[in-house]
Amino acid sequence: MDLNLDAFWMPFTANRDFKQAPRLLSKAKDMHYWTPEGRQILDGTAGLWCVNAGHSRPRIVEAIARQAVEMDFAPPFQMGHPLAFELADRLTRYTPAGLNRVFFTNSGSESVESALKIALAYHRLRGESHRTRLIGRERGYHGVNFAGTALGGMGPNRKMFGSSLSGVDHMRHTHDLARNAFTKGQPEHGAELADDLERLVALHDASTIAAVIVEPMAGSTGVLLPPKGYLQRLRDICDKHGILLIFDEVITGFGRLGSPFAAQHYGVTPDMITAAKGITNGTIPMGAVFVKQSIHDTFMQAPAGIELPHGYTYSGHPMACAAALATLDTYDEEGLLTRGQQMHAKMEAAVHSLKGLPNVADIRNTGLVGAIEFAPRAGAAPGRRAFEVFLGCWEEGVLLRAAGDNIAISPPLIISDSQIDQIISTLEKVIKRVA
Ligand code: PXG
Repeated sequence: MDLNLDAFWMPFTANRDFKQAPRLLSKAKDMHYWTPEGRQILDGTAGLWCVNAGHSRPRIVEAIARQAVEMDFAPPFQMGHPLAFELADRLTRYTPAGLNRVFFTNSGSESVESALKIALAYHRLRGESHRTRLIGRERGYHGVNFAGTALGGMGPNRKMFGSSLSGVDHMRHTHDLARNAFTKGQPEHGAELADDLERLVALHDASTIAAVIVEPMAGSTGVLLPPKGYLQRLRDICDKHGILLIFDEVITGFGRLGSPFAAQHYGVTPDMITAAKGITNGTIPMGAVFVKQSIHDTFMQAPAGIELPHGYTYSGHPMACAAALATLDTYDEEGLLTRGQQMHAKMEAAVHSLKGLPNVADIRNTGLVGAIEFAPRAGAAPGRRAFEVFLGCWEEGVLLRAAGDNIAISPPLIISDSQIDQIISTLEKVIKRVA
């Protein structure tokens, strides 16, 4: 292919390595990608955790095409268009009870920044403007904007960008190989790690803390499930101290675990949920913050005028709204937001069958998510072995994702049993080869 690769500075990519040996995708349908040479690739990552209904689904494609003709754009500030209201209303049928106000963004990163700004403004409106501190967690990922970078807990993503945001602290992460390795589903041990929030409360005083943000299941750091009881304990501690709890569900939202949101899956309701990705099946960029009505209503009691001086040119973009509505139709028609429950046992047995292969240090799973953690390769850069497994699978026609020392499996929710078997047999072959 005659393509000049120089100009495009690729995101989160080893540009020089990639441009030596490019991996290009140029066509997609349902569970598959194709390379420009016509090689078929099974999508084991739902794009990047976002194509939950599979690729190029007709209903969604048609809705986008129709909307492009009907109205390409409408200004979202001091103006509105019907689809944005229709979509917001529709979305509240899927969110946990009480989280029935919707602020639109264009990505997960923007959802995170928006939720944190709403938290700060909410406390200020209630006369608690001293609550400015934000708490994240080690091994968290909350996108790449300044607050998300500061609150995230992945060293390499933070170190190049200065202090990024002050007044931020982190709880300990919950990954505990010594006690929980090879657990099927939620780990037994670690609920007490939620008490680490009490340590930060003692250090900073609750009156200075606005919000805590966590992924209910951490995705980017390699699928870290919450220990049994952990999220409830976090909820209780936040309630005790008047701290808002935000679940970052950019990955877990829209069916990944077998419920519309992880909040429902784990039976713990946060004050806000950040979402993106699966909201439009990855077709058109869109994100959302789902907000408790009581938080929203606090803003509506402020003096008349613009209640929240925040928003994006593309908040509630008509094309994204059309795509999202058609995506929800597709999810509903095919029962995809709960399919993870039916597929859980198959997925669990499949990924755990890899136990005992060389250098496999842990296996984790829930719903239609799996992760295999590898022992790091001695003397090599961290994550090297997992990256070699990723490359090997790509050569064998299966797209997976390397995340540090882990391979994450997060296929579209339409995956069949035999396609799960294909992922596992490919992994088995490649893990033995890479050893
Ligand atoms: N929060 C969470 C929990 C995420 O997983 C974001 C925020 C940021 O979303 P945007 O749309 O701004 O990228 C994410 C993104 C991976 C991977 O390999 C995961 C993400 C992005 C890229 C790679 O696990 N999640």
